[in-house]
Amino acid sequence: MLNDCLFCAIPAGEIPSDKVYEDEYVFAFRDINPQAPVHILVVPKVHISCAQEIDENNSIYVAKCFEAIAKIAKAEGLDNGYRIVNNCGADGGQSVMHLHFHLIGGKKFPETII
Ligand code: DGP
Repeated sequence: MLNDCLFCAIPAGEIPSDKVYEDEYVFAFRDINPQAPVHILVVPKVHISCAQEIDENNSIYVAKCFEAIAKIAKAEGLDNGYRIVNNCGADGGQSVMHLHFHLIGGKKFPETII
């Protein structure tokens, strides 16, 4: 856990959230500013600042995030598909420097990414 990291503090229960899933590796909660009917943030329970910091020592947490995403999507009824977004670094539009995956769905997205 990193001091002053919002996405370390939320899984630790120090800041309230609308939790949808938790296991040993992963915490997931609804985004405070949803961009779609379903917008959930899936975060590892260790501090990894961004995708660029993923390595052989922490990639198990990334795998567990994706296992969780599949479970959450099923529980949320996203049977027709969904989008997973990761913003990395300043040019990637990342605003919270703790690795997180946006699970967004409940609407049909265009085939273009941006
Ligand atoms: P990104 O731009 O990829 O770093 O996304 C950060 C997301 O985090 C953004 O969609 C808004 C969300 N967010 C920021 N602060 C909070 C918070 O305190 N609670 C919740 N639930 N979401 C937050």
